[in-house]
Order: sequence, then C-alpha cells, then structure tokens
Amino acid sequence: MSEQEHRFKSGFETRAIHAGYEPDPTTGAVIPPIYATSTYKQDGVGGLRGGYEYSRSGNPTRTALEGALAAVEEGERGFAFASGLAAEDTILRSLTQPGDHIVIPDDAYGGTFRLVDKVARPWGLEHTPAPVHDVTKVAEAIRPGHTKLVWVETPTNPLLNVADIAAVANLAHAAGALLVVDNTFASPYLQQPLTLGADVVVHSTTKYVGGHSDVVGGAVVVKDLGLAERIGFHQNAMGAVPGPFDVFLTHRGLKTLGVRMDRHCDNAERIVDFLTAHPAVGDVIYPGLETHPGHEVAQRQMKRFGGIISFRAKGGLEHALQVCSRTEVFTLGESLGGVESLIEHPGKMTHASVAGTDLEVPADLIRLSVGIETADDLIADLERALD
Ligand code: P1T
Repeated sequence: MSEQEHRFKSGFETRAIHAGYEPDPTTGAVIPPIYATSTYKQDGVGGLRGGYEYSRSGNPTRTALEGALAAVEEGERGFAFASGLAAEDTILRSLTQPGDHIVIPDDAYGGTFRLVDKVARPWGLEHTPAPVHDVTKVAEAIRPGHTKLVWVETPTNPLLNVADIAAVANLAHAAGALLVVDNTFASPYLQQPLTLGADVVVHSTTKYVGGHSDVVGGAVVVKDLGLAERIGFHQNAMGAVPGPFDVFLTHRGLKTLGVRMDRHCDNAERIVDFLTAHPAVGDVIYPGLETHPGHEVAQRQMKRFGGIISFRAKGGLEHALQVCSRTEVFTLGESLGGVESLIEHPGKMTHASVAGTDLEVPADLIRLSVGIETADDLIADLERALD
C-alpha cells in the first residue's frame, strides 16, 4: 500500500505501525534506522540525496516519525520537536507576532501558561485565559481582528474540562483566528482534532505517544500546507528538534498507542468506579462520568475517555499530600501517559507555576495517570493510601 493509502484508507493501528516509512531499499530494515549523523555527503555542491543536507533541517529517522504523526492525526504534515514546550513555542512564534492576542485555557498545563505568560507576553504577545468548556466565554475572550490563535487543551490538564472542538473552531474562524488543540491528554487514538475543524494539533509526545516515560518530545500536525510551511520554516530556524535516538523511542511508542490506550481506559474506568464509592474521596473528575459537565461533548468527539483521573481528597491539602506519598504501585511523580501509573499533587507539582494566578488549581486535588498494570493491584494500592 502506498504512503497516501496508509494515510487515508487504513485503520488507526495500521497507520500507527506503517505510515511514514517503507522498509529500507538497500537493507530491507523494517524499522527506520537511527541515523546518528549531523550532516550528509553532497554529490557536488547542492547535490542532496533525498533532500538531506543537515540534521537540524531534516533527518531520515525524524522524517519517518513525522510521517506517522501526520497519518495518525489525519493531517498533511507532522513536525517533531525536542519537547512539547518546544513545539508550543514554535507554534507561537510561527503563527503570531508581537502585538497579537491569543486566547488560552484558564486551566492549561502550568508550563504552557508559564511559556505564554513569562516568555511570550514580554515578547509582546497578549493573552486572555478563558474556560475552554464554555463556548460563550471563549467567544467573549476573542478580540476580532486582533486574536490570532484560540488555544485549547481538551481534556484540560489537570481539571479534565472538555472543549467542543467543532464549536470553538467555528468561533475562531469567524473571528479570523486559528484553533490550536493540545491533544496530549486524549492522544490521537481517542481524538483527532483536525477532523473536527482544528487548524493545528500539538502534543507533548513525552506522554501517551511515547508511552513509556523514557523520552521527552513534542509534535505539531497541520492539514494546511501554508501553515506547514510556516511551522517547517520555524522548526529549522529555531532548531528545537529532537535527536534521532529520542525520535526512535517516540516512534516505537506510537506503534502500540492503540492497544495501550484501550488498557489505560479500561483501568481508568475501574478506578473511577472505586473512587466514586470511597468515603474519603470528594469530587471525582473524569469525562466518562455521566455527571461530568463535558460528558456529552466528550462522547461525541472522543473514542473513549482516557487514562487520566483527577479527584479531590475530602481531608483537604494535608490528606491529599499524604495520599500522594503513600501509594506504592502508583509512583509519585510528574508527567503522565506512560505504561506505569503515576500520582501527583498538581498544586505543588505540575501546576506550581500557576499558583497565585487565575489558573490556580484546588489544593486538595490529586491527579492520577492510570497505567496499564493489573487493575486490581492499582485499586488495592489506592485503597491502602486512602484509608
Ligand atoms: O513536558 P513537555 O514535553 O515539554 O510538554 C509540555 C506539556 C504540554 N501540554 C500538556 C497538556 C502537558 O501535559 C505537558 C506536560 N505536562 C506535564 C509534564 C505534566 O505532568 O502535566
């Protein structure tokens, strides 16, 4: 099957495994080799073999991953970066200029807020935080003619609010803005924002795409070739590219994304049932719960509801901190989306950089990244930690 067919006709898992790479014509290598080279021999000045000139601009190991990322997001072009934040920074500087305005989620990942507020704002980019699940409030935050990007995470980190991607895309487009969706929490297996009207998808591939907590990376995927040209120019001009070893790990992870996500979702559903019945647990936040305000939208635009659960400890901050330090199978640590379960306290860890701002998260909030271990062991671990 040709690359084009893999991209548009095959199922998700087939694309995740095959798109972006044909077995190497000289050796038949089934997996893209790790091209540990910074430069490429030219056959006479400007005589590039396959377009490769210098590895910041292009590297065959990276090309394979970028093709696969485009295919799984149903985009035209994918771009790999050294981290999720490097991908975000490249979007901001490719698609906005000093003096422009953007709308951001009012419960964005703390590092995203820090980038926008502490790096992009001093550079001249204004921003307004808005609750991405409230289309009216997003509309109010847009300044027509001035707003260049509406940026949403869905589900958000860590409060798991759900944005209606198609509705927000319509709003953004009517005001002459582009819609950027951070699809890290859902992963391309559960949700494909470009098919719902988004213009740009961004990922921390450190999370579900890589999937094994062994590599940091980021990705941008677009459909429009004009946008691709701007992102591609800045990827090279800014240079925040991943090395071939990191790319290899990320690409290896992507191949099993579908089977991993199904198990993450199965385990999360079991744990949600356990937590909602536990007397020491307050609100359980999971888009799969019918009581979740974004449940219907999530059901419409996501295949399943993901592996992240947030919940509030009835005993307040101290109890939340105790639970986080008592688990044994859930490892206390930042990040998410790996095969191993992680627990964290957003207020003091991943979202410490939003303390004292409108984006501050509740002190009694605990975030679980449910891994793919045996569900009974995960439940027993939480039971011990909560009691
Ligand atoms: O860490 P990095 O690969 O640079 O990606 C940043 C990022 C972007 N978007 C979302 C939704 C994220 O969750 C992250 C990183 N988040 C964590 C490290 C965390 O524990 O929440």
